[in-house]
Parts: sequence; structure tokens; C-alpha cells
Amino acid sequence: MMESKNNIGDLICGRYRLKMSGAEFRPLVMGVLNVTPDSFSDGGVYASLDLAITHAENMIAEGVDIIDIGGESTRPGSPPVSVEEELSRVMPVIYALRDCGKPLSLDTRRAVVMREAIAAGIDMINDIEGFRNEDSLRAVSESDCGLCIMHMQGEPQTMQDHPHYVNVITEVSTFLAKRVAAAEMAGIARDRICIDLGFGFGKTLQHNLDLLANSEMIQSELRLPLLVGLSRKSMIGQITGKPVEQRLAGSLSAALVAVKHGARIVRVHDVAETVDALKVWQAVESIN
Ligand code: YH5
Repeated sequence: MMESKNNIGDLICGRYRLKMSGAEFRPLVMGVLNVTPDSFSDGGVYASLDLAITHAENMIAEGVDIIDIGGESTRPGSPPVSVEEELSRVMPVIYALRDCGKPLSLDTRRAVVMREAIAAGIDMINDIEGFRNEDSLRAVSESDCGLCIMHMQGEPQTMQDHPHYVNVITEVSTFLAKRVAAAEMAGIARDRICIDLGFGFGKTLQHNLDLLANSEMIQSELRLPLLVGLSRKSMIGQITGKPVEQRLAGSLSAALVAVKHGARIVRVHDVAETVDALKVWQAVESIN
């Protein structure tokens, strides 16, 4: 039988094997767990370990599939966080959630932080720099954790100043293909990798929309599962005219649009609402 263009193999991440297509597949929800005291998304409420754990427990009760722990804010204007500070934020959370029953992802750009998290049993590393630092590829190659390889143009502090592409679709997909090849060269099996177009990371609204509309094509060309992060982002604000605290409806719509365009994993702040939206999607997808 001919292999369908939508057929993407399972994603191996640490202790877990996640189905990415076929009859048992449903789009997965990655819940954002910020442990940054300066985070706009939780206003410092989750600065303490106890509150981060409570947030994680709530997400689990709401049906989260993957928990994405982040200790470094990459918002333009956020103060840089030292390695020690990042470690002191994320490591206690990783230890506390280690046996929560859900795959744990860590949003970090630092190879030393990756190594510590891998030693503590993290299941996935989510690197917004796409593992461009060769030391980060070495860090993950010595483990069996999953990788999320994301595209970003420029650096977080300045990336939204003048985003520029001749062809955003080919530039982003070529970048991802090169990073995937580098990961494979470093001994990382392809079935450990998912890709992310990096919405809002050095992109105008038009760039974001072009990428979203062409997500399915990029995913089928690279033949790797696509993870999409649109939740609460400026793009939603630009489209709806709403401030960050009023972007829930826009974010839910964006999650459904992403899934319509092939996304296998959606990274979101509002887990309960996204799980419901995707249940409605899935009810129609799984007839017969
Ligand atoms: C992502 O897309 N994003 S952190 C600005 C906002 C709202 C939210 C102004 N880490 C991604 O969530 N990892 C982040 O409003 C990510 N993909 C992956 N893989 C930025 C963020 C946000 C930024």
C-alpha cells in the first residue's frame, strides 16, 4: 500500500513513545509551565516550587499530554537569567514532577541545563535555538530524550525589530532540514525529533500566516511531527486587537487551525479549554 503523506512515525521521547498518526492518534496538548518569576503569563504567581507543582497538577487533571517546563523568559526586554538561576528554577520542578505520569519537556537553550535535566530524567528538550549550539547536540546525543527543533530568526531581544525573508517558507524549512541533518550526524535517531516553525520568533504577522498556511507541506516534506506554539502570542493580539489576558478564544481557534494544517502537538497555556476544543475536533475526525 502507498504510504500516505500524512503518515508520520511515532515520536520517541525518553520513557515515552507518542503516536503521531494512525487510528489511535489524536493531537497532543503540551502545557506551558513557566517557572519564571517575571512571566507575564502567570505574573510571578508560579515563582515558588509549590505553586509550579500545583499548576502542573491542575494541567494533569485537565488532560495535558506533555508538560513543558521553562525557567528563562525569552520576551524582548526580559532580564537575562544566569545558568545558576535557570537551574535553581527548573531542577526542583523536574525532580518533583519526575513521576507524575506525563512526559516532561524542558524549554532551554543551554547545554549545561540540558545535561542536568537529562540526568534527572527529562523526556524532551525543547530548544528555541534549534540546537544550533553543537554542545547542546552533544548533550542530547548521549541520551534518549526527544528533541523539539525550532526555527528562530535572530535573538529573542531583537528578533522582532526587522524580520526579513526572501521566502519565509523555504528559509524556515531549509533551516529545519539542516538542523535535523546535524542532529542525525550527531547520532540522534530521527524518531526522536519533532519540528517547530517558531511562530513569533523573528516573524511578522504575514510571515506567521504564510507559515501556518503551509505547515502541512513543510511537515510532509521533512516527514517529522510538527509542534506548534501560538497560544497568547502577539499574532493573536494583532488579529483580534486583544491584550494578552484576552486571547483565549483567539488561541483556541489558532490551535484548531494548526491541527487542521497538520500539527501533531500544540503548545498552550490554557490546557482545559484546548483539550475540549480538540475533543470536538477529534469527535468528527474519528467517525467510522
Ligand atoms: C514555541 O512556539 N514559544 S516561549 C509571547 C506571547 C505569548 C507567548 C506576547 N517557547 C515556543 O510562549 N517552544 C515559547 O505573547 C516555545 N515553540 C516551542 N517549541 C514564547 C511564548 C509566548 C511569547
